[in-house]
Amino acid sequence: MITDVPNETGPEPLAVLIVGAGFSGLAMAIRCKQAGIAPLRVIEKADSLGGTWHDNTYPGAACDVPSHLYSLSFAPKADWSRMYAPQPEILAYLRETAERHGLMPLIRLGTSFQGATWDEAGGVWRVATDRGPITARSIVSGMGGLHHPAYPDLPGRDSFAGPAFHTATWDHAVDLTGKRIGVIGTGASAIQVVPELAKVAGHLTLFQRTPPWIMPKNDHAIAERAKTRYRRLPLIRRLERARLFWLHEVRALLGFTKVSKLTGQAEALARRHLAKAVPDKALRAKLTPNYRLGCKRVLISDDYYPALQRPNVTLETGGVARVTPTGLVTQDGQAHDLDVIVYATGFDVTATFTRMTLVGRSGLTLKQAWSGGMGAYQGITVAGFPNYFMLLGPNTGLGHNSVVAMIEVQVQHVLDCLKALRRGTRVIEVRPEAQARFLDRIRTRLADSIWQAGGCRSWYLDAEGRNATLWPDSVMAYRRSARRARMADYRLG
Ligand code: N01
Repeated sequence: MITDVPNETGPEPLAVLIVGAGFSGLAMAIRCKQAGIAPLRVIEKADSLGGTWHDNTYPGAACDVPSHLYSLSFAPKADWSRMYAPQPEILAYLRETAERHGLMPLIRLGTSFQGATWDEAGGVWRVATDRGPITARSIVSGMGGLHHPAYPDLPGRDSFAGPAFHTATWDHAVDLTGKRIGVIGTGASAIQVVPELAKVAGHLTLFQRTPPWIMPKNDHAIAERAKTRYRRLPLIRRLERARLFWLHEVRALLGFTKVSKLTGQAEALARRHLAKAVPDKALRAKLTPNYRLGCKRVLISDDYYPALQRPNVTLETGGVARVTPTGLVTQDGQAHDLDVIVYATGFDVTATFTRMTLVGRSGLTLKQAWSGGMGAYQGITVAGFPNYFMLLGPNTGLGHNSVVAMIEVQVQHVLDCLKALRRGTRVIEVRPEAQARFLDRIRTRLADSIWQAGGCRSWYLDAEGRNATLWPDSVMAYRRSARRARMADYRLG
């Protein structure tokens, strides 16, 4: 294991340090390598690469975006097994992609980014990791926002005597067969794990606070014939990817980001899906959302509603009041005895940035820069933090299409900046006025968005109700806005 990257690359600082070996960090590393940007290193806190797809190994984990779309355009895979690939296949894809592009020697696993300080005189970042210091001319954060598990603040949470774990930190050593399992949460992770747990549990109790809107998934295996065709005729595969892209993109273009007539039509579709799947009126009432579709992530599933109707499954809507050594107690005072508790309670999206110390120009910390809320120019750069770039930074998440498409736009933007640095520029920093203009534009669009006006509370909004997570428009609009780094918006020095 390497402890000190600069020793390895000589006295010269790294040209780029990429933090995180998930989808975005790997995409950035491939494109940097292709552009001849060196020396380059990727650090990853986990003991293996893959990011989200390394962490989330819960039963039933899969992608809810079609595989041919949820992959890198410059690292195609012709033989995806299913319309929506399962987690092990996506993880294997990322590993193969890293190997095929010769990234493995550049990746330092088990190395956690702790923070960095801008050295004005040296024009470099002094990076602290748990395995020693690193000096780099620029940093690209590929840390994403969905990796710090969020636990509900329930009294007695640590008192439970049995195994209790989060969907993102699954304990595979626990045998769940015949057990009384309690699952808290009904988001994207929960609707995937519940059908699998229901198959093996003695009894499963699902604790729901808010019912999600669910559309049919129509998942299916991809026929061998189609795989052969995609392999032999890459154009056909590209056309399939384009078809899927526009199918999803059209949701944004048709007003998926705002409450509109189409919201009502989509809700009618989802209600029909629910009515068809759940004949029992009382259960259906519990599963019917009371906010507008799109306000929270719209989920897709064919097996969640059937799972809830199994004889060994109960849906509890009373709200969890506290945890005891033997289970959970709901607000109505009822005790639910359990052997295992599964927290499908999502992620702390701000923790990625608040837990590290990033000190930019003149001692300004990122925490101070964001005291009024997170925000970055194109979601990528922040004034006061030269040569620092974020992938999947603020306001670049998506509710309607593949986030990989957003990553690819950002990678191109960062590459433009890194190329400028290679041409003799020492420092590249976004102009505060360009950042302010961009954030004004976003805030105006977000003001009447479905996430603000849809009558729900979601992880998209921060404690003050601001949305610093989602891009409020189409991917094409983001592509137009961010794909090329406009040098007039940057100060080069
Ligand atoms: O987390 P979530 P997730 N008592 O925050 C509930 C991505 N993803 O891990 O809705 C009871 O969506 C909370 O209830 P409420 C995707 O971007 C992608 O499921 O706040 N319940 C909610 O139901 C997704 O959006 C894939 O009222 C409590 C749940 O916990 C993101 O990850 C697959 C509670 C949390 O849902 C996060 O999804 C999976 C309490 N005290 C995830 N506290 C793909 O397929 C919280 N909850 C690509």
